[in-house]
Amino acid sequence: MIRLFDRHQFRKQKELSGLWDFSPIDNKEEQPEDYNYQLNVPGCWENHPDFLTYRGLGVYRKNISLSEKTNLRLLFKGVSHTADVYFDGKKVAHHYNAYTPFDCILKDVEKGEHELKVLVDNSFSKESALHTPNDYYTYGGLIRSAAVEEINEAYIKRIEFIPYQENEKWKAKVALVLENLTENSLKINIEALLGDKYNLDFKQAEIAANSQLKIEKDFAFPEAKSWSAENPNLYLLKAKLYLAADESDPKSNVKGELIDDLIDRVGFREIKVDGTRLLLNGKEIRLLGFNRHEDHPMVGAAIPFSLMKKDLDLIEDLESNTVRTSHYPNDELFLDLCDERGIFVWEENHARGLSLEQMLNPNFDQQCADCNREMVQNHINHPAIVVWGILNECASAAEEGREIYKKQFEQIKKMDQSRPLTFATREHFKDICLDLVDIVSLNIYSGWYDWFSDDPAKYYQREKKWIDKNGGADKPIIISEFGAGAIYNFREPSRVKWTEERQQDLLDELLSYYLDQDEIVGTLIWQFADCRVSEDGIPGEPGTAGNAWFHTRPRSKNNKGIVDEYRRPKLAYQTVKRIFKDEK
Ligand code: ADA
Repeated sequence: MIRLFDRHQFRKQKELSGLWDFSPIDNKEEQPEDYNYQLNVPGCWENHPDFLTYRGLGVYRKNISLSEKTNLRLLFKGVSHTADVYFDGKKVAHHYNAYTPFDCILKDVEKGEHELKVLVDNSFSKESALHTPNDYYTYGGLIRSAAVEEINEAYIKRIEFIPYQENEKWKAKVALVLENLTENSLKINIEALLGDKYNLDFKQAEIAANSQLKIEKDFAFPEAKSWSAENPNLYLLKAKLYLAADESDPKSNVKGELIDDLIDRVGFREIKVDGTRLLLNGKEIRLLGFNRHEDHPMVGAAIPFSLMKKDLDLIEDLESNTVRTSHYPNDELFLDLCDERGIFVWEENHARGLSLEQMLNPNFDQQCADCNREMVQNHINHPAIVVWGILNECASAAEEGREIYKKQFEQIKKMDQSRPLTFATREHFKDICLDLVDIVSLNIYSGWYDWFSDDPAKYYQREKKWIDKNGGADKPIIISEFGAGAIYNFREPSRVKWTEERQQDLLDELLSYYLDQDEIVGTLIWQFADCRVSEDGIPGEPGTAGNAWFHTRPRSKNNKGIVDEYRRPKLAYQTVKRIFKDEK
C-alpha cells in the first residue's frame, strides 16, 4: 500500500512489494554470483538474523515482465540510505537519504522480461553527511514501498494545492507539473475535478520537447468544507491529461486522447502565526503531542500500515493532537492517516544534532537541498502538515551555521509560503537564528540533563527573556522536546532517574508548567516510544569515553518514550493523558 486512496484510474501502476532476491556485497563493483537470500520489501535487512547489525552494501533484485513496449516510471518511497538503481544492468538512478521518495523514467522499454537491481548502502562515511552514528538507527534496505508504472508520451508529475480564505470563502491555487518525454512539443488539455463537484478549467497548453511545464490557476470553492482537527474534511482532486485532438479530425473527442491521470487528496485549511498565537482557519490552536521516530523492534524503520495505525490509536488515546516527525520526513501513508484523523504534523527535514564541522561536509548542502525539495514537493498537499522544520539541534550559534539555516529556509519558502517555518534549538542563550523563524522552538531537558540547572520554571523564564532580546520577541513558542528516560518496568519507591516514577513526576511538572504559559503554542514530549540508537558515535581520544551513544543509552535505546519500543505504556502515560485531556 503506497497511499490510502488510489492515485490512478488510468495510469497502470504495479507495486513491487513482497520478496526480492538479496545478496550482501563487499564493494560497489562486485556483482553478486548468487542471491542466497530473499528479503521482504518494504523491509529492513536487520530483520534477518544474519544482518541484525549489518552496516554495508547489499543488492536487491526483482524481475519485471512487460506485456508491451512502453515508457516506465520506477518509484521508490524510501531506500536506506543510498540507492543505485540498475535496469537490465544499466545504472538508471542514484539517490541519497532514506526518508524521501525518488523516481526515474525509462523510455521505450521493450516488451518481455527485465531485471531491476537496487544496490543499497547504509554505511557511515564522509559521503553520508546526514546519516551518521546517531541517537536513532539508520537501517538498511528498501524500507518503504516501491512501484513500477507504465506511462505514455507525457504524464502528470505532481499536483500542488494551496488553499486560502478570501472573505471567509475558500479559494485555492492549483498547479500541475507535466512532463513531455518526446522529441516534439505536445499540445495538451487538462480535465480536473475536485470532490466530484468543482470542474477546474485549465486552458489548453503546449509542453516543449523533453521538458516540464507547470500550469497554475486560482479557483473558488465557495461551498467547500474546512479541514480541522475536529472535522478533517478531505477532497479527492482528480486530474486527467489529454493529447489535444487534431482539430482537422472531426471524429476526435474535443479534449483529445486520454494519456494519463493523477489523483491527490486535499483539505481546505489555513495555518497562520499571529503574534504569539498559532491560528488554524482563524482559530487558536495548541500543538499537544509527541516526537515520534519510525522505529519498532519487529520491523526496524519499515513500519507497516498496521503499526502506523496502532501508534495513532495510542496518540489519540493520549488526548494528543500532534506528531513531530523527528528527525526526518515520514512515510506518506502515515501522513495520509494524520490527514484523515485530524492529527497535526510538524514535518522536518533529515538532520539531527550535526556540528558545524559536519554541516561543512562538502556533501551536506546538496543532500539537504535534495531532502527539502523532495519533502515539500511530495508532501505539500497534506492538510495535516502545519509546520515545516529543518536541521534539529544543528549549529545555529555559528555564523556559517546561520548562513546554512537561512539558505534552507529560503529554499523551503520558495516552494511553500503557506506554512510557518521553524527549527528546534539546543543553542540556549547563544542561538543567532531566532529571527529567521516564524515559531521559536526549544529543546529543553530541565530535570534530566544537569546542564539545565535551574528549576524548570525559573529556567524557562530566564530563556524567554533572552529570546525576546535575540530575535524571538512576539513569536509563538513551541517546547519541541522535553522529557526523561525511563526503563520500562523499572519501578522504585526512591523515584530515582531512569525509574518510571521519575519520568511521570517530571512530565507532570513540566507539562503543567509549560501549558500555563500563553505564548507556548506547542508542547511536544520527547518521545512517543523508545527507539533503537547507534551503538557507536564519534570515538574519543584514547582513554576518554568519546560520545558513543551506548554510554548514555541503556539497551542501546533512547528510553525516553512514554511507551516502550513494544508500545507498552509506562506510568507517565496516564499522567500525560490526564493533562492533555484537561487542556482540551
Ligand atoms: C535531543 C535530540 C533528540 C534526542 C534527545 C535526547 O534533543 O533532538 O533526538 O537525542 O535530545 O534524548 O537527548
